[in-house]
Amino acid sequence: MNKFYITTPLYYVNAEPHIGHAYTNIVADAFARYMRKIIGDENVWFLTGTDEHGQKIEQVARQMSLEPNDFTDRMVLKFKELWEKLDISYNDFIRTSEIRHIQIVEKVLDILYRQHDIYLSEYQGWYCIPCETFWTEPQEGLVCPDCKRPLEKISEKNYFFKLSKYQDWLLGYLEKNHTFIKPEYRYEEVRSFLKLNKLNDLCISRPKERLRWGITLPFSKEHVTYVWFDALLNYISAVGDFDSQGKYHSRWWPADIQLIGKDILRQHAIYWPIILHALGIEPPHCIFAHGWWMIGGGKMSKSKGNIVSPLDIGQRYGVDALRYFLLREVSLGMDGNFSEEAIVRRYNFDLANDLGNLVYRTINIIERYFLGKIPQLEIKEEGVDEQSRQIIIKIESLRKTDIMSIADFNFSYILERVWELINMTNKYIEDKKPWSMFKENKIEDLKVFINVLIRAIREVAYNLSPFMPATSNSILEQLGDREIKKGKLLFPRIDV
Ligand code: ME8
Repeated sequence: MNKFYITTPLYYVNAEPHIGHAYTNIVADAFARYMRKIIGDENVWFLTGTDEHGQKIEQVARQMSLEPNDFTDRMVLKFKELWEKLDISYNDFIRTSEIRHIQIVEKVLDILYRQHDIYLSEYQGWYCIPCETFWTEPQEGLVCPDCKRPLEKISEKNYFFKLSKYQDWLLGYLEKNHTFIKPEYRYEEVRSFLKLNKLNDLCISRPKERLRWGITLPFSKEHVTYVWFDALLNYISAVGDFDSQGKYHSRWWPADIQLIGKDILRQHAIYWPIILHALGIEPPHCIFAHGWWMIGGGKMSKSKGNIVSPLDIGQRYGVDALRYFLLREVSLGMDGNFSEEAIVRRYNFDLANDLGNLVYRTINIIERYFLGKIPQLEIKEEGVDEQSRQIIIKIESLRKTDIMSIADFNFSYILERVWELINMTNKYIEDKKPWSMFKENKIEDLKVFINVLIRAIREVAYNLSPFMPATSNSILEQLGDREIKKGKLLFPRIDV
């Protein structure tokens, strides 16, 4: 692999980001950092950003007596601030209100319209006048799902994209590309949906009488682009452009992983590859849909009002503890239950007892017996006792397995493997009893022991760097090359 391009969804800016949004960006960040270690910083591109058009955002802005663009300018700062706090190492942040994006959306619309993949037709739906919301699917009892008041049936002229024309192509594509959608059960879900249902064409416009905050269609000044059609295109607008022949060029496309939550699978696994195919552009290599963070049995979401602020959690337990918890607690794809008790448990057991303690004890040993200077020694697997040899073997095996697991997107598993080494090494200290070695004046043995110990901890720090970058740095700094620099305790225990 000579380049790696990873994307996250573009989040709506109608409300502040919560743990769910933080999760997607932390997972993507871990991926990006991981790949940078393997193929180099310059070959990795990590894109995130904000989805700013559409009715929801226009409404919230108006409620606050703001122009939509003033409102989104404010909200974007909250996202950027959070990503900075959470150590999200994105390379680019795209806003759908930016000119570079709007120009590409216009070019795409123009190309598709000229090749007759977009046509004008009548559009029917149910409208909630008080909420000013349009519902296209027939709603139960014909009442508004939000406010429960009766809906009115209305019809209007709109533009449609010919999704249906490409259904067979997509099904064929899926048959040939089993890893296009991950995890596998999501792939099966999309495939059987396509087999059992006939796709409707996608309505891609909204009349300006109803919605003004959007990208005007190049072929109709009376309409703006439907927010989903606009937003999906960010993944290509951020990294390339069309030439005068309408051919798309990019150093990064196709994306290697497009990370999303399972809530937006249909848009990414059906609309998106079809739009790209119609444009003569290759689909991304993989759409990965992760599960949901639940709270008290329901999905954490702004509409339910049960959200937890990642800033608060980060402040209370530390950013790396939050990152660790989210990445370790569930394997990517599954839903997870979010609770502070669960965080505290992981914190006290895995971080304070296991990892923090290992680093703390090691530093104290070097401080006490070697006045803080790390004894320099070349150790070989053959020349050491069995327990030391097992640790060296484990260190080497970590290098190999984690490359395999990243291909399966299993961070939780990678972290488990790192913790095996941490636990082995803690046991190593207990079994070897450096205090007795010192008392018995076995200085050479003590030197070997410390070198194995340091090698194990460096390996732990190296492996943790994509997941807990600040902790990894702090461990390496405290250990130093030749001399330890005792820093603050990594994870002081939390009393419950
Ligand atoms: O859907 N658990 O934006 P959005 C896990 N703008 N992840 C969650 C989550 C939860 N409880 N809640 C949200 C949109 N997410 C569109 C996307 S892309 C071109 C346009 C995460 O602000 C998850 O990644 O509603 C989900 O897919 C995304 O936030 C939805 O963000």
